[in-house]
Amino acid sequence: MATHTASKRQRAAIANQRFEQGLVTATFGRHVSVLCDDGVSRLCHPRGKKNQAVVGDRVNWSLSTDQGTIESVQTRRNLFFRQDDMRTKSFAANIDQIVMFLGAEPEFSDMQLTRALIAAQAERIKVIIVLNKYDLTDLFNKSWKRLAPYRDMGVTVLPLSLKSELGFGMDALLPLLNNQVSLVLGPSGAGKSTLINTLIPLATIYTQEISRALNSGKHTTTSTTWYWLDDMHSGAIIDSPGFQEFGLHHIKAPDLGKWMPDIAKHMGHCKFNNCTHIHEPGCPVQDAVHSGDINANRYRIYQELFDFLDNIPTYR
Ligand SMILES: Nc1nc2c(ncn2[C@@H]2O[C@H](COP(=O)(O)OP(=O)(O)OP(=O)(O)O)[C@@H](O)[C@H]2O)c(=O)[nH]1
Ligand SMILES: [Mg+2]
Ligand SMILES: [Zn+2]
Repeated sequence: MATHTASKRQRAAIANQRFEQGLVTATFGRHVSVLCDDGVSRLCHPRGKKNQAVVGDRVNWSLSTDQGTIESVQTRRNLFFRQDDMRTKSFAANIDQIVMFLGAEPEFSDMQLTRALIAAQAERIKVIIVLNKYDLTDLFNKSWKRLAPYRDMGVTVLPLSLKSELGFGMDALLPLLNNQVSLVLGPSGAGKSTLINTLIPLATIYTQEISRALNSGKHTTTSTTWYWLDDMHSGAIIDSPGFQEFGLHHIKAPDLGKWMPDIAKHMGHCKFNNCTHIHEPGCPVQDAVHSGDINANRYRIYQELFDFLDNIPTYR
């Protein structure tokens, strides 16, 4: 009986223990860098598997012999992640917006861009698109045209050049970053780290010439990292490693249209309640495709994704 009372008391003591708090600013495998509320950054490791924190998380931590131990991750406002075949890759938590950062080169994939936008919509996270490398005129113009359907569905699309001395396009971008926590996301070689170097001169991020021979970027950034925009901490920008494939295994096929604003706009008056908007009669979505209101390429992506998501085996 005495033992029982003692362990109960012990448990109560643990529950009442006041842990320190902090913000996760970088992740390196299972280790994370925590900017603690005393202003010191400490390398912490999670206690157990459950406490896997991501950049942007607020955590409770305790001092352990070497560094810090993460005791728990505080409730998240949102979590932006991709779901590949076998694993979940979390980018960041508690963000205000995603800056989809593309470059005139390497050529971006409409499919991967659309997938990332769908994941953001599903988490109800605002997105802006930036097309960098305005100085590469011909390639830029080609890519800019390809972004027309995204502009038409209401996404802000900004041109940018980080190469030109004045930083063409920065005037329009900067006010959108102010007082926001922005995750910079996009393919490798688009210029994400260059943007952060430009904004935060103290951030010594390693940027490297991309491999032109392969027309694909080198994955120079390997970990996701949080940078304050200024000393007042009035906003932050998060650099992330370039991605090639954006898995959407967590999205259900019947929900897909809901997360694509140009498709969603025409939904709701289909003849069949469970319309897939692919082969049923009396479907305003298909009518809009035929009349050109829905971009043919975007619809092709919808069909391809629907087919893929509808055929994911459920035993997983
Ligand atoms: N021409 C041109 N090149 C640029 C511009 N901005 C960045 N670059 C170049 O693009 C290359 C890739 O830039 P990074 O900033 O490393 O690209 P990243 O998106 O961080 O790439 P990952 O870390 O691999 O995801 C570098 O050689 C930059 O100098 C631009 O506006 N114009
Ligand atoms: Mg980078
Ligand atoms: Zn329909």
